[in-house]
Amino acid sequence: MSLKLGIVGMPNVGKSTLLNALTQARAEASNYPFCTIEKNTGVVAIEDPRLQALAQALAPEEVIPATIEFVDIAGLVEGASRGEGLGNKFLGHIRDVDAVVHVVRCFADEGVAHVAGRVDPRADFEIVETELLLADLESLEKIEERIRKQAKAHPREAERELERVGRLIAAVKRGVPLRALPEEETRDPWVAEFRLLTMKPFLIVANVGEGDLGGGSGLAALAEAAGPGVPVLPVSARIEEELAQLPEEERAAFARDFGLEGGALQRLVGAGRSLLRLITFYTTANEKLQAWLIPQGTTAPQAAGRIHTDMAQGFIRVQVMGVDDLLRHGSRAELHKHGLIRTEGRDYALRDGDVCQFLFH
Ligand SMILES: Nc1nc2c(ncn2[C@@H]2O[C@H](COP(=O)(O)OP(=O)(O)OP(=O)(O)O)[C@@H](O)[C@H]2O)c(=O)[nH]1
Ligand SMILES: [Mg+2]
Repeated sequence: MSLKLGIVGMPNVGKSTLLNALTQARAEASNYPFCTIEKNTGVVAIEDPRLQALAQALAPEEVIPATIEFVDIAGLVEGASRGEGLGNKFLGHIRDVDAVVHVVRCFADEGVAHVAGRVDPRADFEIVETELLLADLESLEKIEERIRKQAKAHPREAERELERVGRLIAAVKRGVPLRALPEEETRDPWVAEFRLLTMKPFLIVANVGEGDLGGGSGLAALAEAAGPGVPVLPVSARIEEELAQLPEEERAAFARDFGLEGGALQRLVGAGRSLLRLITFYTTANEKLQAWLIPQGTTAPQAAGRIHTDMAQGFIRVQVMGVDDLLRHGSRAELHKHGLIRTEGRDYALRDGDVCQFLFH
């Protein structure tokens, strides 16, 4: 299962360009608004030096990196929730993503049309944020109505649910994205099932001009509008696009010329990892070395379930090696000799870098 990121933003701000640059998805990216109508998706392998080192040490037949899937949808304009532009019907495509990436235009290029006729990152951010809030309001009002209809059968329960949904509705109406509410309001499986857009972990890609990678105009205002805890990543989709077209051996040198250490993809993955509090674990069964991304705190049976649902149900125990130990000693047999293989049970929460062998019925 990939980590899934949904890309939103105004039309013609570089969403598809970024998707293409990051994933070689070959989505159409052209200089006119609403170029994208159907959704585009692209999957990329996450670069992982530890996985590469493990592959060298263990020489498995197959190496499978963790992946990240990007979903790029149609641009949103003011009034999208009332059907302006292409409306917001495409937002449904990002209901099931793990996090939302909002691409905001910061580059000034007279040659590229802006739907509002001006470049104003803060105003753009607020327009799209409002559309996401309105989409959530619509969902919440439908949920409220459904609860009211069922209230006769379960009046007590309904009252409690209406009160909780009412609090979410009030926040959205005040313009507060649900991710900004205290965790106890939103960290609840019942609420999670609503798949509300402003509740998802969220980060901003500021699509800056080629000369503005260090910061540039509008970034501070953008960060302020986005509020605390929302990462703002300056990226030049244009440069990333050019980088992606270069042969691999020239790419690093070219990136260095622009002062870009680690490409946009690595930075985006890094930001996504810490935003979602993800860790990586590895499996080595059947000559297949594989990396997996999971949220911090995932227990051993839950992690096994990511590999196969049967493995969660039939979980017995897991043998765990630390990736650094394994790299230092070179083989499982050596680790065994040094007593560095642990056996853990159902309650064990996996740690970053665990190399796991699950035992199950
Ligand atoms: N100068 C400059 N132009 C860019 C940059 N990123 C994208 N563009 C141009 O902006 C235009 C729109 O890019 P797209 O990637 O199609 O934009 P989009 O957000 O997917 O647009 P819609 O699908 O219409 O919502 C294209 O002509 C791109 O070449 C950038 O960083 N700098
Ligand atoms: Mg597009």
